[in-house]
Amino acid sequence: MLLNLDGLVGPSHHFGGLAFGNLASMGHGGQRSNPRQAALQGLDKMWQLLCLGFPQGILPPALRPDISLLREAGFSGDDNAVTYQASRTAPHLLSAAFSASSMWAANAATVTAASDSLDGRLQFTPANLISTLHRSIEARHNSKALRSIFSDSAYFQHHCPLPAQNSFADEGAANHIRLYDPQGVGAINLFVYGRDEAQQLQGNRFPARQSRLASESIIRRHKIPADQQMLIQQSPVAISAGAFHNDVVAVGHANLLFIHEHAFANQIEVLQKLRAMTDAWNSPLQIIEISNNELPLELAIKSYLFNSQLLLSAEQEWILVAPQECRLQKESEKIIETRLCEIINRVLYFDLKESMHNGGGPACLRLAIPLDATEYQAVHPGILLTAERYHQLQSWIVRHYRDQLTLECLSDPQLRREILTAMDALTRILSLPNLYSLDQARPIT
Ligand code: SUG
Repeated sequence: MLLNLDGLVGPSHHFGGLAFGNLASMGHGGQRSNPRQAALQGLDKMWQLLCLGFPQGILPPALRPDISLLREAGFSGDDNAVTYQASRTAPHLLSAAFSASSMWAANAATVTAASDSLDGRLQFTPANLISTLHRSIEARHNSKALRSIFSDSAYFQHHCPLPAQNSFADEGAANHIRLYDPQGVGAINLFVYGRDEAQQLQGNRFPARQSRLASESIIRRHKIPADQQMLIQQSPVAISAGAFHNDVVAVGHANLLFIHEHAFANQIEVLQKLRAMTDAWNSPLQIIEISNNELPLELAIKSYLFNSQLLLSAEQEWILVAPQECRLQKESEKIIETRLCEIINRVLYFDLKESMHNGGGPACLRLAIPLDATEYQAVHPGILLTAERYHQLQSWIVRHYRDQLTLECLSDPQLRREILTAMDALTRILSLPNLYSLDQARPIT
């Protein structure tokens, strides 16, 4: 089974323009956000998938602002003074400290199924996210949250994030695809890297975020046998067009891979090798490859078609969870109607506009956790979505979240008070009393 762990959007969601190479983030920087709508949109996706029978978990947001980042940057005094000074002289840094980017759970960690690891336990390596400042401060929270949710060491092994150095730049599961045979035992893990320092490989127009060394290190740590993994170079053309993560141009689940022609370097050879490695599967691997003529990269990156989620129901029905932008763009809609209709039984469109404006589609918002029934029983039950918890979270969001936020609001001490109150209440809804150090974060009034 698959547990989708979706990042709950935090109350400081705003458009910081913080992610160079992510065209949506760069294009919406400075605009007014609606944190309440963002959180409700994400929660609605979780709820609708749960109603269809797919287990759904919640990854709680990181506590923001990260005052320690601002203090390390030399701002001093009480927390009000620190945020005020930062707003005057380093607004970009203040925005980073307030970023709600932990919502994109696909970047929280790389996860390896217990059955794909010689260790025999489910493996987690939280991503160091060092390619961007605002995301580099997520790793500590993600480590703690994942350790609290998957706490039983009989089933779950947690590694530390990779060293916080460029050579180890790691963006988590956004560059990893797990394919498996739904009617057999075969599985293969695709690790996609953008930069290889040994070959001086860099994206051109924009930086490549995932390093080859990081992917190799995770394969070693997670003890994935050679016949269950493939290391693939992301196409520099895709990175230059704005595909800052591989999940912007490719998605795969079970025995289905849906991919743009320009996702990988040497794609023809890569797909040949993949077919050969999976040719003994009972359910043959199906690859739907979309050519650049059918859907130019630029349009794929605008609609986020490949950032859809693929779900396989217990009845073996395929469901595509797509952003509504795919319905609004005729080229993407045509792909869904003409190329996917033979395999996909159902398409669900979601309004995730607030996340999409920062470059995060349906697949970015979730971390896919492959579990067996016993491992599922060992997951902290407080984070599992139920009808009751859905309604509690809905009221919690409406009660605590603002419906508009601009960069100017970030130095308002009242915003920090609101966030602390909200997080305190959230720890009770999720039964995670020790997740945040709320006392240390209390603002001086
Ligand atoms: O890292 N955007 C995120 C989007 C992450 C999407 N995740 C996946 N593709 N899996 C990023 O670029 C924008 C924040 C801002 O500008 O305020 C941001 O961080």
